[in-house]
Amino acid sequence: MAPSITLPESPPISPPNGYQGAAGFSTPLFPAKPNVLYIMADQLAAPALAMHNPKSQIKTPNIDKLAAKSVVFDSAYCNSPLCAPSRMAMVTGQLPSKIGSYDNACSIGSDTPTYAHYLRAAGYETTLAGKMHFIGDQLHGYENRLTPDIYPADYGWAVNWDEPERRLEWYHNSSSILQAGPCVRSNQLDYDEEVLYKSKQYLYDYVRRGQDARPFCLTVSFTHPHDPYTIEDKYWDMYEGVDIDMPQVPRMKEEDQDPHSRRLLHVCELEGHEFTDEQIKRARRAYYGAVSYVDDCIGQLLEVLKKCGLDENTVVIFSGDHGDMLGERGLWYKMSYFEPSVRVPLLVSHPRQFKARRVSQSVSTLDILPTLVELVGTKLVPGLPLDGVSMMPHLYGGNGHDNVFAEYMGEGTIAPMMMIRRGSWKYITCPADPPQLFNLSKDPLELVNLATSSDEETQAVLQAFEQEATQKWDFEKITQDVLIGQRRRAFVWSALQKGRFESWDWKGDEDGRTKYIRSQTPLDDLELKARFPTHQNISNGLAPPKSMKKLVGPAG
Ligand SMILES: [Ca+2]
Repeated sequence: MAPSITLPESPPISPPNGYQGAAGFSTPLFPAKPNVLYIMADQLAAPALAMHNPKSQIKTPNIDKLAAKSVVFDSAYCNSPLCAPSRMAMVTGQLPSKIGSYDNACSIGSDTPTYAHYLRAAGYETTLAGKMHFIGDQLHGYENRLTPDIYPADYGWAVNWDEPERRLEWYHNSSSILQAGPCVRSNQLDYDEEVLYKSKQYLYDYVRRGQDARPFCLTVSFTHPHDPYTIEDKYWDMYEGVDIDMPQVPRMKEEDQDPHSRRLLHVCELEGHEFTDEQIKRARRAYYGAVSYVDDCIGQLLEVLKKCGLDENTVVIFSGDHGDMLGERGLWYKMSYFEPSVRVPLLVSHPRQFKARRVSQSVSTLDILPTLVELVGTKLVPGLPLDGVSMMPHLYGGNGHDNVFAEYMGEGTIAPMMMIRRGSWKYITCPADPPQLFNLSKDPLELVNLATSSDEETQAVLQAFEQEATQKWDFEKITQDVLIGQRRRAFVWSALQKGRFESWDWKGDEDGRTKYIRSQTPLDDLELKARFPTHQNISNGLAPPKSMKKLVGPAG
């Protein structure tokens, strides 16, 4: 019997991408698998963004240009309108209650597979630059982490449903609106400048590694345009002379708000504040500037991809963790299921694989994991729980799913608050509050709660959703799980603060001894390896591609 042999993989059939032959090294030939650049913004309200709303005043030339050649999802949602639960659902493809990610201080199991595990197992180098709000384990499948997180990695921000009336000191408050305006520098600018620099440097380093490089999956996660509403003059000044639009739905009287919105006014310390039009416009202007800043960062990243010859074989995904109410109905920040808070931007760009198109079906960010798994040609591990559904049919223009589930168990609510979004409908249910039902096709601003409608057909829709929610969620069990989780973390956190404090925040592992000019590396070798593309005079004699001629000097 002939011995079984494994044939080597066929060489790639696509033409080489990159600067082949210009010198003794080059970018890799088209790897069989595309690279992935996943860019995230924090608190970026999809309905405010020009790529989803042609009437938007926000200047985003780079995102618009990218969107024009992308598959754009016009009805994409986060699965929890709060930072950490949304991100944990996104990285794991599972709903927050399934992985115990209830608020901004929950650790998820290090044995819970993330898209980083899946892509790493499939041969990718998985790298994170920026924010992910992991508690405890700071990697969860990422091989490299280029920056620390901007938020604490500990249990300090746990919610306490045992004392729902108590405002905790780290909650949002109205200062962000009252102090809105330009700045020279902020904590967030310190952070995102590092994220941008390290991400660009990663791509420059990657392209100089040559043919040994595995395909990359680089997640670049900015903290802007998250509040506080302040941004450097350059971006503030972009809106000089623009009459910043006011919220579409003016501030509602407290008694006209639904119970959850009333609680949010208290939690965010907004009750009793009558912001002037000027204050509201300044906050929105700074936010618009911060979005333009993110747009600028995205433009720089895409420029580096292009200059390095990596653009054609890199799938670019752009999304966010939740939105911002921006004064709509008198609400600010997130934690709400109204559209500005719960909808996120989403696009996927890979023009050689997917034609530019718009998708109107509702999807959510937990669909990203199964989509990525399929995109890179690997397989889900059978027998493991997963709530996400692949968006590949949408990307190819076929009939994809139209279904979103979301869960909210963080500050502001006093019981699990769940949402189902399907077709024209958005249904919200919470054991503590009356249900809400909106028809977004007819009522995009969500002004009429149809749950109280006497119309028979509408009542049938409501009852179907109620039945579905009762079957899907065991509200009593989830409430108990949340309470136990809160109490457990409150106790553990109080103990961990006694005596020697061991931080879980990411320290970084950058070693200056292996960078730049060092005695152990011959200088000529170092300069040769560091220069991209390599100069003609030290090339292997092959002509550089046309696009490189201007870079390699007159002889090139
Ligand atoms: Ca966030």
